[in-house]
Amino acid sequence: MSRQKRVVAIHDISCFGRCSLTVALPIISATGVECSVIPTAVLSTHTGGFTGYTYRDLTDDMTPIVDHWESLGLEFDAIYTGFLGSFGQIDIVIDILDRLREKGTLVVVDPVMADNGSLYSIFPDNFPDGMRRLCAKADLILPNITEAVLMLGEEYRDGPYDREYIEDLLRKLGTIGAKKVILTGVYFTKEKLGAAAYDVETGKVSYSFHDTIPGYYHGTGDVFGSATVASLMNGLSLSRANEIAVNYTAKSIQRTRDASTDIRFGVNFEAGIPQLIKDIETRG
Ligand code: PXL
Repeated sequence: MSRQKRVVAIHDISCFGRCSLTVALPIISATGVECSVIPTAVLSTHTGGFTGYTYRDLTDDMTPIVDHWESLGLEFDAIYTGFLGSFGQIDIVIDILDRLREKGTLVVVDPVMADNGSLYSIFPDNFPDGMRRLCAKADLILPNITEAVLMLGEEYRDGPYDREYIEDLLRKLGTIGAKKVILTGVYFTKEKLGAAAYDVETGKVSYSFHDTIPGYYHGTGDVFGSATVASLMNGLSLSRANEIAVNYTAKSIQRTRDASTDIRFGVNFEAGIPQLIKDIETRG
């Protein structure tokens, strides 16, 4: 048996609402990959649709956690970053990447900051520039279309999109520095929604789509990113990881909609874990 893979996930803990670490930990662990964490902040809920949430910034704990880990000589196969608690954490995470990265460590950056054409209101206007600097350090970036245009300094436009627009965005994202890009929220018709995977070195683009499910559900980007990281750590290709993550996320949304759950409560990704494990084992 090959050595167990070890990931560190750097996101906040939203205590309620199924996003960030409460999604990354169970999904990555369930696929047989060890998942350590560096929490960036602790919130009573995520910030999407709730008011009055608590917010404890953990910036001052992040570097000491890594100091301790360095003294233990820990090594990681992947570093997966998501929601950061403040602008100042961007440089701290860049420093952490430099310190924890070994030859062969896969650095995956999800530049969580925006959706549906707007930057989350908690972030300052220069946040996309900071996220672009962090993305430049990554091997793989996972922006949605809003995050992509904000980092590229372009106007947001509503879909449906066409291949030319999406592949132009992918090529521009490829100049930021990461060798691979998965762009989420891609649709060419209202009926199908998915993601485009792009390998900067080979120029290969592959798409994966699922039937569109109406409604805006929180935490789906984290479900998608976690399933992608889990698939890659299990040895799958970028295009297969994208396909698995699109299907897993869409089925989680469908199940949640069928149950008429409050859209703020996150999606039922839990019931799909057995099938996710099967899909990853099947390899394709
Ligand atoms: O799912 C992304 C995310 C993570 N963490 C917090 C958030 C959000 C999205 O709104 O608010 C705290």
